[in-house]
Amino acid sequence: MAPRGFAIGAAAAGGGHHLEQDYPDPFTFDHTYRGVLAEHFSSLTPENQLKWEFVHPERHKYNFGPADAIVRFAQRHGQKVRGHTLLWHSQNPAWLNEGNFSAEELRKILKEHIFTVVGRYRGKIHQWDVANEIFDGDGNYRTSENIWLRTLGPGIIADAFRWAHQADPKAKLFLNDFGAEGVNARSTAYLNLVKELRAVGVPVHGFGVQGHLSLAFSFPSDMAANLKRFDDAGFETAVTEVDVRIPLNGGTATEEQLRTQADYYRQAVEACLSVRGCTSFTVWGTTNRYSWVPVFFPNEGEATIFTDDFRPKPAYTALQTALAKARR
Ligand code: 9MR
Repeated sequence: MAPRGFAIGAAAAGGGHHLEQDYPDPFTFDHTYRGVLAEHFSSLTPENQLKWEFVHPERHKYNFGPADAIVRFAQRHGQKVRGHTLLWHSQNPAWLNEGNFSAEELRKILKEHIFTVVGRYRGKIHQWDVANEIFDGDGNYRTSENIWLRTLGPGIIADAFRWAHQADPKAKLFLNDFGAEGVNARSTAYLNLVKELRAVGVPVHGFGVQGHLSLAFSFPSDMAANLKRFDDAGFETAVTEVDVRIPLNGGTATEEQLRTQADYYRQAVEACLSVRGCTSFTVWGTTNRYSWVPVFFPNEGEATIFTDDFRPKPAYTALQTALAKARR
């Protein structure tokens, strides 16, 4: 249903919270799930398999097997891959967090990591979230939480983009964050940053809004306006991690909640479709069974577009309808 060139993506489940659940690695072992990924999606994002703690578990050891498998699967099914992520405050390995490295050593470690990981997937990963979640809700750098910003200062962001570009000159390089869907302090900080970076020749191509939404909050109705201001400034955009949490308080979602949820998904994809440079819409999980939401928000859930047994929910149909209507 998607217009030509518009990718519909999904996170490929594995690592992260999945490691503590009572099921085996979903992407590797659940054949029904793999079938759903192959059938309904034209882009995949490794949910955790390219994060530092997973791909770089020891200082001199990389673990590429799981990400390689996702990339191979994507190639077999004609899908694109988004790379996530190279510089983040979270999910870093203990050897890095507790290593007491000097600024000079950390810079070298980051540079090597970026050249190794981006270089390995050169020509195979078309878009990278180079830096993830670097601003707080007030639009200030997350300096105390983020080891790179804390030790090296915000100038390291520009270097990360330069290194990623050298490692794969064709890859599109993005910043990415949650709570930045609408026009607010955080998204404005990103808009200013991408402009500043470009002004000094840093290869930054776009901004991804994650889209972790909840029925407990109203839909960010200025999402299209926000994406458009990046578009107007000449940057690409993407919607990278959509899910819509439903407050459940121990019960299951009502029909009305599922309809409202469908409407949030519709509005989110329409916001992206309304902007020329927004060329992908990725959902963060397909089925509630594998979603991070119930694990992190015990009173919320059913945030995905398929039921536990992979039947399409109203949200799925709403996306389909919106895509079929799209004029691009
Ligand atoms: O879905 C991911 C989950 O498996 C991990 O346990 C979690 C740890 O922080 O990260 C989740 O993915 C996050 C993504 O990488 C960045 N944006 C927010 C996502 C949901 O927390």
